Amino acid sequence: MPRPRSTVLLALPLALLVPAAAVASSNDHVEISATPQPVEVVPLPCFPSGKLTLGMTNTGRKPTIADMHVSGDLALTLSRHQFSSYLPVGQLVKAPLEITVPRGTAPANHTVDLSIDRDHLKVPVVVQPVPVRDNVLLGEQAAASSTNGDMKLCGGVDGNTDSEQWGASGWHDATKGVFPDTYGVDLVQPTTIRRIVLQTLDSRRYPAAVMGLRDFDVQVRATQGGPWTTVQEFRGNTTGRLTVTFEPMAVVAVQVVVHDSNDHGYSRIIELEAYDN
Ligand SMILES: [Ca+2]
Repeated sequence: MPRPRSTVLLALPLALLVPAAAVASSNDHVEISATPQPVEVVPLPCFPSGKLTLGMTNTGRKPTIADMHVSGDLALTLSRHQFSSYLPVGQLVKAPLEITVPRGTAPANHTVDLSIDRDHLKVPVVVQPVPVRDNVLLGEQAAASSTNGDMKLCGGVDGNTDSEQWGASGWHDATKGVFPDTYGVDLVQPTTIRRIVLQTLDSRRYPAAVMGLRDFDVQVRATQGGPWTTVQEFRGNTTGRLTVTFEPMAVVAVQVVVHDSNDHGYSRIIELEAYDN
């Protein structure tokens, strides 16, 4: 005599009750990738380095969900320790990983380990020496009154002065139509400078006369927390790249105080530089 249907159902393994369209439960067919290899890291707070793109590709026949575990040597600080995603068949799914090291970290070779279950990919990480820099602000710690969510605080000291790459390499504030805004750089020790170069947004589509800084003061200070000295005031500016020169002085910080922009909206800075020549 056949058993009642309900008993049969209860006796089935749970997996057989999952609808056929559901994701596969195994990660056996997920390929791990990372670019670039090796990834280089410079021990400066705003230097553009240590950026790795993680990837997972489902090489199986069904969609799946995978969890990548991300770990690294103790010397490395990682922006994430896990990358989890739904993976359609055959499609590369990517996520960024930022690797940083403290200032003063000695040049060395390290490793970041990416794993899914028993599969591992070991990515070489090379800590580079701090490069010799003409522009003493390059890669140093930026500071701002606010930073718009789509922008990067470090965008104004990353060495990229190209307004056409504004989205990837510029800064603007988060207080539309409200001024003043400030953007500056803190140095770890007094550094002699005699020239400051400021690049505001000045692209083909968004010329400085339309979207750039209009009224602003360029300031320096000699001691942390000390008073600011204005080295030059600009009013009614319509130029993209501006140079300020003065008698050499030792400073620990440089900043731009923006009172208005040409669209009266945001304060947009592509790059702030300072030189001793
Ligand atoms: Ca930049």
